[in-house]
Amino acid sequence: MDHADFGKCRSTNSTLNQWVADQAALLQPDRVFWCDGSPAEKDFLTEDAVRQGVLIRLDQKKLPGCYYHRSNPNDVARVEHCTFICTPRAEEAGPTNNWAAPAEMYEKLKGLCRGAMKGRTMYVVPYLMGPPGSPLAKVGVELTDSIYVALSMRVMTRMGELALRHLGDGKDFNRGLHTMLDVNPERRFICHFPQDNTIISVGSAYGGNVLLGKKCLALRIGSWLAREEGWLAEHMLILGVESPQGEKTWIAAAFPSACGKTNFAMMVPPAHYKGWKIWTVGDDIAWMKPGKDGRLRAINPEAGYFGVVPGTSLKSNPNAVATIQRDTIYTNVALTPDLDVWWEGKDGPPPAEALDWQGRKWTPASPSKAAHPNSRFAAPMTNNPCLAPEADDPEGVPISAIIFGGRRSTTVPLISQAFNWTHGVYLGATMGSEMTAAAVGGAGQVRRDPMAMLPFCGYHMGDYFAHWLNMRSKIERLPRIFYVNWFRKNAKDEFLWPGFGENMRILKWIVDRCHGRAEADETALGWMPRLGEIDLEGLPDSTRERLREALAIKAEEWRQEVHAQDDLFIKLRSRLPKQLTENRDLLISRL
Ligand code: OXD
Ligand code: MN
Repeated sequence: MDHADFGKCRSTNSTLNQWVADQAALLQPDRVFWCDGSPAEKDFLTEDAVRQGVLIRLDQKKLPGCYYHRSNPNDVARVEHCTFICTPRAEEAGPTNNWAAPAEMYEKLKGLCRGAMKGRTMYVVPYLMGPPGSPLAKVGVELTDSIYVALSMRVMTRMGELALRHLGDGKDFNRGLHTMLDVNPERRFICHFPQDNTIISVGSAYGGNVLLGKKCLALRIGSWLAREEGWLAEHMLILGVESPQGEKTWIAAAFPSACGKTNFAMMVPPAHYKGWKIWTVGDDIAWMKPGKDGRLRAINPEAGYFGVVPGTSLKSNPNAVATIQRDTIYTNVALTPDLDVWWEGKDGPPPAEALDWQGRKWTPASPSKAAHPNSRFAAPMTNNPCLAPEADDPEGVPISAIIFGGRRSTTVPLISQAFNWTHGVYLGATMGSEMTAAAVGGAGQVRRDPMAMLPFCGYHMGDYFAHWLNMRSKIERLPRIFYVNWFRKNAKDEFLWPGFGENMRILKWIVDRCHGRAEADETALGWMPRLGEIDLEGLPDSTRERLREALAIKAEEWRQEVHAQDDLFIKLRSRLPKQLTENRDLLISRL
């Protein structure tokens, strides 16, 4: 096909067309390219990206449809300090967000955007978040001057004509504008205008800052819309547990970054769990709304996985390994001379030589890492061998359990169950996770990350908790809420629980609790399994003692924990629902 066959505007939506024209007048691109999402267009754009050097074609025999990209070394992660919620009043954004006045921020961004796309193409990327026809689905349109973003959005969302059809003549779509500018951290702003359903992201080309459907729309703007419209936009994976009898139980789970969310979402049960199967609906985001049947119905708004690559192996996540063999864009991993990719923790020996994520020569003797610790894959969810067929169900899946969890080497037991919804909200609200060595702030320090939403909640976190509490009266059949910690250690610094696929054993208890089949003891922290209730078959004998330790409640640790939780509560006090402080007081008295 000819060059001229691609990029034509086929939208007849006058609101959309006018908005695109207005933005083009400001940004002054040489060309406006409307993405239709077709396979032919993908080939055309991919060729173009290879020609420009934005993508490197990997060995197509080994990795069909896979490409390699390096980002600017100054631009490799989400930038929370440059991320703003722009609401009329600072109080609406709350103390856990950066705030700017909308008029001032629009003015500043306009200045940066004026003429910013001169000499570039502006891609118009219409996309749908959620299964077509879903009452929960939302349309966004992202304008971007990055061909890498246009191609990645194609993987991560349902992109193109389909989104335009969903929108029809409507005016209700998220307006997203992205320009890389000169990829300068000094001019990097990720700004959200929830009242206008608008996102403007400038100065970055890294996924989390620029794939606007993901963190920006699905979580920050999404959480705002969810409160207005009576649903939940959450940083949660969604999975299904199928028993040998064919019973499917759907679970949503929130964990902060670096707690193995993608691994959990794609888990393979241990060998002796014959007939049990885990199905993935999503690995990062859940939109959940009470359904006509009175249950909380969840969809994954995304269509792909944007996962951390290092550590991905047959042991940690065999389904992810299978998923990223085809049609995957790799960013900031290492590139081998035979056009394969490599990363720390990949199966097999390291290559004798490679180019690292910055394009520098690397050998196993090099002191630095070959792949950036936050290097990523973008892969279509349809590649996942355990993708749930229900992932495309417009009604979503009915959630029976919600799991909260963090990385804690002490204090928090392996598993407990909240007494009720309000107690569960308290557990989610007080979640904390230890930062890993790579993060600023120092290893081992606990950062409070309520419901894993600290960097993603688009409004005051106190109001967010109130919204969660209010949902109780909107859901007839409330999911049970659980709290897990896979990372507790003993005095010898050894993990007490084997983790990975063995987490199936804990999931089984959760499923049984949802169906009223497992026994539990009432403790100060909630309902906890009796020792014999967790299946340990096939594990070493020492596991039983370790499990006892993993479930132990140490009153002194909890006194410190409750004290530490107060920092967040004090910060949010002007809007903190009293039910949460009541729950804290109840916990203290139980302890
Ligand atoms: C992500 C994150 O990239 O949570 O999903 O940081
Ligand atoms: Mn995430």
